[in-house]
Amino acid sequence: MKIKKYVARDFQSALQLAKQEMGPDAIILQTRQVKPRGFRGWFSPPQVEITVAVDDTLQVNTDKARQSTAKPVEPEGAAAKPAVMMTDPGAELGLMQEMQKMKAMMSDIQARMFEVDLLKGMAEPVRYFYEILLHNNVDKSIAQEIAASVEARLPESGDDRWARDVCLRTLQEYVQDISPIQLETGRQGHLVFVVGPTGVGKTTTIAKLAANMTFLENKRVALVTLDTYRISAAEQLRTFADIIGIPISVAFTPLDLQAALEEFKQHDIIFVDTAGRSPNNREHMAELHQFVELGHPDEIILVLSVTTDSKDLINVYRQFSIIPVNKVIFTKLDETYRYGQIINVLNEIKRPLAYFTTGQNVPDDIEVPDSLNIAAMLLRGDES
Ligand SMILES: Nc1nc2c(ncn2[C@@H]2O[C@H](COP(=O)(O)OP(=O)(O)O)[C@@H](O)[C@H]2O)c(=O)[nH]1
Ligand SMILES: [Mg+2]
Repeated sequence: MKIKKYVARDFQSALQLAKQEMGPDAIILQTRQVKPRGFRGWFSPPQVEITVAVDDTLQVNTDKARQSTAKPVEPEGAAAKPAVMMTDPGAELGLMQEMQKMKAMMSDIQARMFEVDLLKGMAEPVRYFYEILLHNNVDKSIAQEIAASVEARLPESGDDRWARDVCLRTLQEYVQDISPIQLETGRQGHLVFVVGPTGVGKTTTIAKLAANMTFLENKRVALVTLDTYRISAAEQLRTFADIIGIPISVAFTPLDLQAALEEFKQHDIIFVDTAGRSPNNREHMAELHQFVELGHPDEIILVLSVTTDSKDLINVYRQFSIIPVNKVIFTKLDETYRYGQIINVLNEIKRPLAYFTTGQNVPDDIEVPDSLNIAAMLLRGDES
């Protein structure tokens, strides 16, 4: 089996090394960050290790796998001890587990073969960008869809720059729905609920938005917090409100919220900060639902951290979608360099993107996303 690992300072260099040695048909099986070994490793930046295979060896591999997985259902084996197989529940369970494993293995092999075929058909630059997308955590199915679409749009004589450009445009289409908060002139009491799991940055994000709207846009902003589970949480928002110089109200019950909304109805915008309890907590979700029913918010924004895995993020969205979430904010873009989660989640939940946050500084570290920028972030091949 021709599988080899390459280590280099960044993804592009590792890929180049691999392609030089293994040829253009080399396929990346795995990418990870590694530290150089030993004492020197303490002072060196992390490196990238890629595991590479050549497709014809994968074919051999599949044949081998087919032979070995065929064993448990060999007719001789079954015929030799039929009574044991059927009467011993342990053995039956074992056989079923074995079959399950086999099935999973076969579908894995099928997916690999499909990928190998797909890769073979791709123009070299398209394959290169496909690999970068995977490296950046873009789901395989989305990356394949994008690669196929780029392939179809690429002119015959297209060079690397053409391919990059077409790839950027194609990616851009996946992240086009961008919709920051927009206030209607002359209308007051625009109500925004900010929801999401604990620690993702809801309170900090509200502080950033409130400060910017107050100082840069000259809006009248008020805050309400429903986060009454921890004293420190309400205090955190109160401190921000005091610094900005805007009013804040703490609502323990839906009636408190009603009173606060009445009090702040002359303000241009009211942000409602919510408790970041686990979305698994049904009681908490039911309570949040009550506040939402009563408040009739103009927008409910779900805050998600890009440091979380895509599947977990989609799960969070599902759990929160008992209330009508209509936008998302991604936080902590400064804490990772792989942004595939953004496209994976948006492609699944089909909700517009409102903001990105890029650090802990209030009010600076927040921005309105730009689709071409996101596309470029997803095509970046190194960690710098
Ligand atoms: N690195 C980084 N940290 C952030 C960002 N946004 C918020 N944080 C930090 O994440 C932590 C939790 O934030 P907080 O607003 O209290 O989260 P909440 O529980 O959702 O309200 C705090 O230490 C924030 O400073 C961001 O964009 N980048
Ligand atoms: Mg909070």
